[in-house]
Amino acid sequence: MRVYLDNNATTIVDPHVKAEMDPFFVEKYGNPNSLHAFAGETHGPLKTAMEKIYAGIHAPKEDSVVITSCATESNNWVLKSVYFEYILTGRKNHIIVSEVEHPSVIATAKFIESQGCRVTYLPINSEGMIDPQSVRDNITNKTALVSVMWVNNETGAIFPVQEIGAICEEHKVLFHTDAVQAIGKIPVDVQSFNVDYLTFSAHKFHGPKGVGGLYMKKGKELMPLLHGGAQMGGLRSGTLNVAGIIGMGKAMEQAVDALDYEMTEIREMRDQFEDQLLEIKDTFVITPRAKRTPNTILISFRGIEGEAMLWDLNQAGIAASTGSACASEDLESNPVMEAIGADADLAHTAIRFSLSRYTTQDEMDYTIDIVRKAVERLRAISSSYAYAPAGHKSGLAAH
Ligand code: 7TS
Repeated sequence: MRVYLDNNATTIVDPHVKAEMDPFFVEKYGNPNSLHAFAGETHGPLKTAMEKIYAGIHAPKEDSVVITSCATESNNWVLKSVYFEYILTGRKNHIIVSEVEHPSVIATAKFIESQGCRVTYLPINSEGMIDPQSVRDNITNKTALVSVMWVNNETGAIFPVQEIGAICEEHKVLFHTDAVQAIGKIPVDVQSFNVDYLTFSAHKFHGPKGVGGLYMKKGKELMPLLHGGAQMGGLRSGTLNVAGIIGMGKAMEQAVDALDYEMTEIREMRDQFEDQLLEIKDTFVITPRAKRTPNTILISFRGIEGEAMLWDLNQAGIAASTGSACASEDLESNPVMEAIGADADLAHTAIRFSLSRYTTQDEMDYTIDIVRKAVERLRAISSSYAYAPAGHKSGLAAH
């Protein structure tokens, strides 16, 4: 059996999405910016796709949704643009990000820090959550931007972006949220709270890879990151990824349609699976379920290296993760586990299971069986497990 439980890394492209994209490779391949019938064939479908994307996040017509190549680009764009417009010009000197942002935010923050910007990295608490008060405490009259993700990709923790947005509005500070792991998991409505910029990426919600977006509120448009042929209203040049945009539109529409299923059926499947995992001795989950998206579990098995567990799972056809795939080439411990101050042993034992609307009960039943066998095998040969009983070093409650 092959079981895919790494949906926070990427998802299967929904066949309906692929079907909508298919005509735009060989049959309808005109450059939408050209002045002939080949180009004209793309205009209607592109417009429909953009309408679906706007509708999916409740963006008003007057705001901008700019298509990018991925969330990494959208995140880079926000921070670099703020650097050029506010920091380099001396108007402001400071930004705030959480310490558990995706590397596309953290590495960009470090880059602009190396160029002279002051950066505050907000800590998370022992539940893996951000305290909005910490945002208020760190804002100064020189703060240009706060960038805090909506949902953490490792734990699934839903951060209090509504409260953070309100604090930013009060202090007239720009607010960006990386909503990559929120779309299709929880309702996303840019009109329901104060947010200036919002990042998303199609391949996280059953769309194609290589296409994402950045929402920008009217009047808060950023300087272009890519200068050139004036596509996307001059905000992001480059010939449009026609098939990609059409695919993302369909995927967004389906993500919204499937939201109820995700929040009920998938949540129930996840909860049952998690209950079964927690029956295994010396297992730890940081973020309470009620504060998480319905599809994610980050769990530690004391005494078992995450990579060893992944190996056993992979041998049985199961795909999970020890953390962000972006960092999987180096054997670093999980960044969230480090941020909550887990001891070194435990920080290396975290495994992320992330479900999707394609996940089935049979797959979960098979997986729990394999996990139990893997735990037994790996603890029997673990040198650290015998010396580290029941969570006494980490201060985390054992389940
Ligand atoms: N932001 C978040 C919150 C993410 O989870 C990811 C990918 C990205 C940005 C980057 O998206 P992309 O469109 O540039 O690919 N996260 C992960 C992950 O958790 N495991 O692999 C990739």
